[in-house]
Amino acid sequence: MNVQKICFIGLGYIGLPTASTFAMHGLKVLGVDINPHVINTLNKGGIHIHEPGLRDVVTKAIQSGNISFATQPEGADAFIIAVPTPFKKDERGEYQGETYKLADMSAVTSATEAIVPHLRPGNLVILESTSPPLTTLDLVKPILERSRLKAGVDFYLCYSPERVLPGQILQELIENARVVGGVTPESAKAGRDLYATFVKGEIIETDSTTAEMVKIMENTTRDVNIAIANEFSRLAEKFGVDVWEAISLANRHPRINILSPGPGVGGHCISVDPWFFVEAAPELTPLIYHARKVNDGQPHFVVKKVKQALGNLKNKKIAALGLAYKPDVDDLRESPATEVVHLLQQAGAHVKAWEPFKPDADMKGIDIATSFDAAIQDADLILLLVKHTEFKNLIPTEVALKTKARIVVDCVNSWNVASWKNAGFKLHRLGVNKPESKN
Ligand code: SAJ
Repeated sequence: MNVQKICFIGLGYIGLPTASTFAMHGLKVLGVDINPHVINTLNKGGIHIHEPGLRDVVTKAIQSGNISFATQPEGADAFIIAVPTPFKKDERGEYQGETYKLADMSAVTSATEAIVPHLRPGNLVILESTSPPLTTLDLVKPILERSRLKAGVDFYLCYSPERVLPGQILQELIENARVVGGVTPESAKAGRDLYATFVKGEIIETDSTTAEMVKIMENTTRDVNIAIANEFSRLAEKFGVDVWEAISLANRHPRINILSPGPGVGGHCISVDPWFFVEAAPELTPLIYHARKVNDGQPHFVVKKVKQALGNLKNKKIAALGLAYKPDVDDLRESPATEVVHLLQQAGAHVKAWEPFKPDADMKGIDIATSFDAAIQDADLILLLVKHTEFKNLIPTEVALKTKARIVVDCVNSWNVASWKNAGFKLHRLGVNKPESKN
């Protein structure tokens, strides 16, 4: 099919880069978001998301005259949905006494409903949002068929997951392989032709349910692999082993690639998506369930570590470095670092947090310092929670002049043991059960 105009619904971390990339490749794009603030910002030439290179791509897309923005969809040749699928905040499922999180599909439902009045024979509809298995067939298709058009007969319908890594979205969007799952082979072919506009990686056609499962399998595999690394960090502390050394030695095996332990797993993808499998089949997913529990429990392990370093936490002053969910991004969603801060406060500590990527973050219940220096000045302990390059490059002798703290806890193996020791600090590292200091 020949697509000239796309209506792109959802202008978040995935939607805005993808919609702009289509526009840069010559297609007419209407970018839709229900949030008027997002549309106003874009119409004024701003962007509401921090992602390397994104401002440039959006600006070029606007200058090309191919993209415009609105809060409501309108008729187009193709509709692409990239809205969030978080979990429900206040509701839980239960299986044999254990509770699990539930997918909130309300944004997908309303985005699909908004397309119905505009759907015409020959259109293509693609869902990109990470969704539980069978969403395309059981949720999206019946809503679209309220138009009296039949999916796979009168219009094409696909599921095609985004797989881009925050921090490298623009490059991965073009270079990564893309899976396109159709409700019919013709639908998959139509989806493939559309993505071929800019995707340089391989485009693989399959059915919609396989494509949905592929996406969740990818993120679940990563979650389980991080969980085992986190469990190794606990075991290493028990046996007096340095987990970082042990992992690097194990990874010399040609078929082993252990990931890194840390304060837990955050973000809107890996800490959420595995629950979609658990919700769909709790009786089949004990491993996935427990991996989630291990990763969600890791902030408690960090707090225990800090407590050991300080003796007790009551009224202790702690400088927390990093609140983002991972290195060198400004995204604080589902961040284990913020969870650690909350837990430390609950235990009676006074925490000042510093997040260089969001110095003006307004987080309920978290005291955000005005600068790095202000965060560490009066601290009893400095806690490194995120491996931002900026923190990695700190010079311990200079830090020593700015703080009265002489104890540091590194949860991400970022800091060089010898330099911190030589600058007079007692360094504790996650996954290593003895502090390292000069004396
Ligand atoms: N993390 C660790 N140890 C590691 C690696 C990561 O603790 O060894 C933590 C990070 O600090 C972070 C979390 O895991 O808190 C997730 O970070 P990430 O970099 O692994 O992944 P995301 O969430 O930024 O992006 C993932 C990617 N999926 C996979 O790598 C399988 C990306 O390709 C997906 O497109 C994205 O999820 C998504 O949108 O689903």
